[in-house]
Amino acid sequence: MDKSQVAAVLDEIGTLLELQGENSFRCNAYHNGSRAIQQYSGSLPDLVAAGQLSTIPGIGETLREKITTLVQTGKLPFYDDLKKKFPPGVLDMLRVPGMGPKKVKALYDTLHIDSLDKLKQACEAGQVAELKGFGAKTQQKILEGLAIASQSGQRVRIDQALAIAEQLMDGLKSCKGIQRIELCGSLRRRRETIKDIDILVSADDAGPIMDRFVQLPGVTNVTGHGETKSSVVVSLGIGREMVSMNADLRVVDEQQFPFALMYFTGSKEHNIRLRQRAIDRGLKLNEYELAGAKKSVPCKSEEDIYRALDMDYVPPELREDTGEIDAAEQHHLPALLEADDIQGVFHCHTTWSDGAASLEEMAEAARKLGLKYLGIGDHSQSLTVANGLTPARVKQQQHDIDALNAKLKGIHLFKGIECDILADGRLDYDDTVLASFDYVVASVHSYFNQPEPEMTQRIIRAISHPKVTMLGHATGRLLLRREGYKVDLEAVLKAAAKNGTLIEINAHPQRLDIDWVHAKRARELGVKLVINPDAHATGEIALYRFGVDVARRGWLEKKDVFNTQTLAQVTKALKR
Ligand code: DGT
Ligand code: CA
Ligand code: ZN
Repeated sequence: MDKSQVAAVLDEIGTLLELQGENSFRCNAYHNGSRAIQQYSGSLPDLVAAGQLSTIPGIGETLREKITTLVQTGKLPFYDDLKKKFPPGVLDMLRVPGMGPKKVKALYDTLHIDSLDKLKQACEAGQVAELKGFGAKTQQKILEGLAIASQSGQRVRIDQALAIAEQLMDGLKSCKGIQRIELCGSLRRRRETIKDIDILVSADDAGPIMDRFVQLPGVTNVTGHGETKSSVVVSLGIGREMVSMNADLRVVDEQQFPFALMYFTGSKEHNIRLRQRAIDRGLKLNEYELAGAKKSVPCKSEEDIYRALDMDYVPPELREDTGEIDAAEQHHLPALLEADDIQGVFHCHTTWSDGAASLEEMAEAARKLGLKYLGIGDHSQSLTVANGLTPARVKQQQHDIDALNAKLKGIHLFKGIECDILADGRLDYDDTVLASFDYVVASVHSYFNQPEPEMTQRIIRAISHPKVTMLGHATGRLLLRREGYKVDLEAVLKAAAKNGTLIEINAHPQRLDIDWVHAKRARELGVKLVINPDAHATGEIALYRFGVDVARRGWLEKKDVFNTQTLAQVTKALKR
């Protein structure tokens, strides 16, 4: 079993134990263990084989045993037995907004509800309202939750969620009385996918702002409309897709704003650590205030709150409890990469292969964005479905690029290629053709189903080739649509370190590959990263900003990223 499967099983065990009524300490051990495994960047089987599992913080004796069994046998009798205790529909009920293990357990134990259909029927018949601890209000909430679950309930890609959030914020901004307005939650932390949008406003009078929020364009369902919080389902057309998701608005008074901002930005795990730090200092921290026994500590900003807890300011992208608390205490936080540090990007497609714009249009668009260079990287010959370039067409394109470079001002085009990595790790051109490029991105576009050792060897062979500058989209995943191929990234990163090959952060929001966990690991191993938009149209060049978000979540600084260098520096580096 691989890492993400193991993590999923652990998480589900935690939930099943909650359903069974186990104490929260025991349940949380599994949830936390799941998170720890997910964020471990190395190879889990190797760690198990070396007997080093317990070096991951949060993995105690019980979990160590279970993870070992899962990794070595792919099964866990304990988990199978636990699952058998509940019908599958019970687990579906857990995914309904507003339902937790306690409610699901009560409904299952008393009314024998074990499916979404039965849950809906019971609510409509008024049976749920009569249950102890439920009531009419809760019943109504569950019905609304069921409606949401059928409409959305799915995670949404960050680019789409951000587009929706920006429309909501724009709609709110003209409201009178708004003092501050900010996005919170996973959007502010720039996770790659988002469950729901969290907006925070400070104002003296929440009423009119709430009223506006629930009537904004795109709102299809109002699931809450209160004094301090309102919740809606919003459906908007983003590009060619209709996207539905939940959005919450909270309105607080100006004095509470920094505390609420910090709280609702999360992550929950980061918050828990902060709250503990406050307690250690004889203080209490929540979404309203930081306070001692007698009076509260005045804070105008998040910076003030961190300072009061003896920490440097932690940028939202780092708030995942993966070492940022200690680093902020010891003044060791990285000086994170900024979007403006990016001087140019590589790996862009044109009409020469499967792109929508010409060389000149792409160059012009990049120049308008303030970039100083653009790396053309059309597909190579074996990718015939994408009109990959034969050696003869490579020559013609390079001729055209030279001609363009002679006339373009303020932007330089690099002659590159996105070269397919063939099934055995060879490249898609002979060395003479390869030598004609300024740079080469090597990517896997075929035989995704190879067993992990084969795929790993294949990629390592490719990136060890002296003409390969960088590895494109390292796992080939498509977010929320396709899992990446099986590959030992730790081994790939080590090979990249050894060969001086760059690893791409593919900034296209459908990919964001490698992810932030591995970007962080790459930095630790001394691998340099390069942030590329994989643009297939002029409008996609600016997507590199999503790659900057990944880099920031991965603790990267300007010096860790190849394309923060000037045109002159990059030109020199590529000649080597
Ligand atoms: P998601 O799943 O993409 O919506 O991720 P978040 O982080 O936006 O999660 P969400 O929307 O459930 O909650 C927003 C923030 O509120 C979260 O990052 C931290 C805070 N929060 C929510 N529930 C709790 C909690 O039980 N304890 C603490 N300490 N913070 C919480
Ligand atoms: Ca959220
Ligand atoms: Zn590509």
